[in-house]
Amino acid sequence: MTAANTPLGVVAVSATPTAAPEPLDPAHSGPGDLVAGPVPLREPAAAELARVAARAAGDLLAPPAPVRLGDVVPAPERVVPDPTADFLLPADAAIRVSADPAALAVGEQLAALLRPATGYPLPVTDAPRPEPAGGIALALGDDDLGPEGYRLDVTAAGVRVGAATAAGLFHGVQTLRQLLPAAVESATQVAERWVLPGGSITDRPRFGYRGAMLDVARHFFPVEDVLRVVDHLARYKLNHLHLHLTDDQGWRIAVDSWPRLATVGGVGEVGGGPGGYYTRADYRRIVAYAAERHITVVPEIDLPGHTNSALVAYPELAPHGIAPARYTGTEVGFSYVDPASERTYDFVSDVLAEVAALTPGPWLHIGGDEAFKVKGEAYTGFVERVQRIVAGLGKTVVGWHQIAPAGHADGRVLQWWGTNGDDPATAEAVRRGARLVLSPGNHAYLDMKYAPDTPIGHDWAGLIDVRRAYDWDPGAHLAGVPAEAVLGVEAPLWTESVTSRAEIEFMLFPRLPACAELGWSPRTGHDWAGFRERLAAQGARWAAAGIHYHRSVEVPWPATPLHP
Ligand code: TNX
Repeated sequence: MTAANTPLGVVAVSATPTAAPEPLDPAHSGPGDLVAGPVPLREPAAAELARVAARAAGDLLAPPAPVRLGDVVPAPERVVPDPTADFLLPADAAIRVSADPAALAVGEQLAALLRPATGYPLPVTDAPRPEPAGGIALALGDDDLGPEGYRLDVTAAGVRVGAATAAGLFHGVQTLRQLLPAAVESATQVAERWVLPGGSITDRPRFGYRGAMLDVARHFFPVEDVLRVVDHLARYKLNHLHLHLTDDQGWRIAVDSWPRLATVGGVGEVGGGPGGYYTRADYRRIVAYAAERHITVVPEIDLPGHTNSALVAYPELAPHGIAPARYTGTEVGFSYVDPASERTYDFVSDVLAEVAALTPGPWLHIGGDEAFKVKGEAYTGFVERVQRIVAGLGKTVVGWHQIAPAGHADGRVLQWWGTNGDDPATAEAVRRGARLVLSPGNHAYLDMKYAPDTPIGHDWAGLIDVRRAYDWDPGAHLAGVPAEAVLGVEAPLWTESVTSRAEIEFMLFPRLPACAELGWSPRTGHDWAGFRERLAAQGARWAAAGIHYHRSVEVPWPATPLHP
């Protein structure tokens, strides 16, 4: 096990803006301790002196907010600090929100985030024009910020978040959360000064589609693990969760009209574990939990390849009608449903209709990758027919970029996972009207190893440490594809080698926030030097929240988190 794979304890540190916090001696320091002064203090005795001085100064000389206003991931569009306007959240603060059920829900979510660590009651009330009044206001009606933008003002009178939509308020709340000391992530009460840095942030996303993918087929993950991934997405303002629900090793979603898909096809996973599947109720729970966090679920039924588990369940779909053996390995490209059989289209229509009915979002992902045994017109003909089925269900089709040669379908979206930034077939599909989600394998793939010694993961698309995950521009990545054709970005996590929640987190953190920043922040705000500093400060938050992460050598993390 690496250090990052070890369960981490709660750490609560207050950093000066300019110096990384000192390693705190657990015998002598508490969560509210300060490491202050322009010169980093290195001796325990000096730290003790600083504490005594800070205590003596008390409220007369209030220390600055431990977080700077711009220290947010993803970087906000515009930040105007006002160091004279820091705000200390009082124990009797209230959260006042617009009189709107969706805004009230965001208010309750904010309260639920802040109550455990602060121990404050934080009552949530509504008003036609909510004002901070010494607490926090979440106001709808700031209509100039688009469907996901928000404005956040911290003054001595409190915090006000304004937005046009509940999604905007929700994103503003994620920023607010990062402006509080890292200890706010603790699940138990911490003695801390809950200070926010003064000033204003105006923020909105660069791209409308910002996502991550979880492969629940190669290894199956319980609903609770998926919900936790949703929480991770929400933290970084991602708004799509793509679930890779079916593959050779397992079929993970119940389908009433073809029940053996789940009950038989859901058995097993890579390496021979038990596998499993989501009932309709499970899937609805994931969709609803995501929706409460303004995240749209994109279900993928991978076709016509990657279908061994379906063929095990229904041999009639297999070429020659012969059931294959269950598959628990990691090869790709050997299985397919027969594109020449009408029964295949009954299956596809029934499955997609049920998945569409369970999914409120506009997208249905049909896979289309690595169908090595379905070539040429057999492949394009199959994809075109499935695209028509999806359109007939009122959904918009998404497919891996291999579907590019198939005819255009209204609004269709290709998900680019190549590694060389130049693909004439994809560029041509874009000229015919397709839009793109960018998941370049050599930058966005979360299943690649960070370094040669990373204990899990692949390296076929290269090693991807944080800088490589961050240093590319989704707006100019693919030759012949204009920025206007790019819907956004997605970071996929394939799970051939990922077997647990801890391993999911180890691969997500810290690369997921890198991809999130590419999707959200303006191009002009991309800056590796600044990003790695802001990212480093997130480490203490992950530690406090019990999130496993990889302590990449490229990031100047503060001292190793301590167990309390
Ligand atoms: C390629 S990327 C695949 C997946 C594998 C992945 C492993 C794509 C659309 N297909 O089937 O899991 O590589 O990195």
